[in-house]
Amino acid sequence: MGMLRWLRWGVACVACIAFLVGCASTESKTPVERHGALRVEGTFLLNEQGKKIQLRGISSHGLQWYGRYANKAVLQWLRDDWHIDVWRAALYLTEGGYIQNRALKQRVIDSIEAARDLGLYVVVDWHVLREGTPQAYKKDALEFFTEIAATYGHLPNLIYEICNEPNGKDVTWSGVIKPYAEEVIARIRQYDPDNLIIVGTPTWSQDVDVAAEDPITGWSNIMYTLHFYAGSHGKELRDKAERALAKGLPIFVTEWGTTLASGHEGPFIKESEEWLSFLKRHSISWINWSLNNKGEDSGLLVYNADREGKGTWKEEDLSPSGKFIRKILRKRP
Ligand code: IDC
Repeated sequence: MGMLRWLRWGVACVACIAFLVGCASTESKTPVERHGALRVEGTFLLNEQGKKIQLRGISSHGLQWYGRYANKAVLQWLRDDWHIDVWRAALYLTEGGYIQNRALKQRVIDSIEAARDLGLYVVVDWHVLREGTPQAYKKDALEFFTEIAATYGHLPNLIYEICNEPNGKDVTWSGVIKPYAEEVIARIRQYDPDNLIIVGTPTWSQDVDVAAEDPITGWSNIMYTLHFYAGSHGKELRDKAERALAKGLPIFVTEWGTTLASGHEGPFIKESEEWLSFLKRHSISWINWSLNNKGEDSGLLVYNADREGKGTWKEEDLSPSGKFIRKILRKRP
C-alpha cells in the first residue's frame, strides 16, 4: 500500500516537472524556433505546425537616418526585453535613401543576419513613399529583391515587403500596383518559393478593400498591407479592413503608429487599444513605427536617448509611446 502511494507521488512529480520544463522551454525558444516557416491560409498566417499566429514587432525608422540601430545588440534587446517576434528594416528609396545611397543595402543585410542569429522574423521593406508609384524604381526593386532572395531566401525568417505605401491619384491597384507586384513576386519566387511576400495597397496602404476586388492569383503566401495611425484613422478604416477580410484578403499591418499620420502628437492610447483589440480578434500581425530618438512622438525613445545604439536603454529612455508599446508586447497575446 505504502509503495503504491509513493509510486503515485513519483509519477505525479515527474509529470509536473515535465510540464514545467515544457513551459520553460517554449518560453525560452526564439520566435523562429517556435513557429518555423510561415504560410498563409485564407486570411490567416499559420506557423509550421499549422497554428494561427499573430506576429508583433517593431520597425526601424528610415535606415538612412537610424540604420545604426539595425544591429544585433539592439535586436537582442528588443527580443529579450520587449518580446518582439519581428523586426522591420525600412529601406527608403529617396530622401537620402537607397536610390541615392547604395551602401544602405548593408543595413538591410545587417538586419537579416542579426534576425537570423537571434531567431527573429525580419521584414525587408522597400519603402516606397515620396515617389508615389512603385513603378518609378521597379528596375532597382527587381535587382534588389533578386539579390536578397538569392542570398537569404532559404531562411525561414525572411519576409518581403515590396512597396511600403503606394500613393497618388493615378497610382491605382489594378493599373499600377498589381502589375508591379506580379513582376516582383515572379522574380522573388525564382529564388524563394515560399517565404511571405507582402504587397502595398493604394492610398498609403489603406485601400485593402480595393485590392480585395482584384487580388493577385497564381502564387501562395501573399499578404496585403494595411497601415494606420491611431490618431488619424479609426472605425472607417477598420470597416474597410473588415470588408477586405470578408472577401478573403489576408492582411499584415507592417506599420502603424500611436500618433497622427504625421508621426506627431499623442500617443492616442484609447484609439490604439481599439485597434489592437481589432487586430487581435482577426489575428492580424503588426509592426509599430518606429525605433528612433529623433524626438517625434511616434518614436519609441526620448529625444537623444543613447545615440550609439547598443540596446542598453532603460525605462526612462522610452517615450510615452515606447512605454505603451513595450508593455503591450511584453504581455503575451
Ligand atoms: C516619417 C518619419 C519622419 C520622417 C518622414 C520622412 O516618422 O521622421 O521625416 O517619414 O518621409 C508613414 C510612412 C513613414 C512615415 C510615417 C510618419 O510609411 O515613412 O515616417 N508614416 O509620418 N505612413 C504614414 C505615416
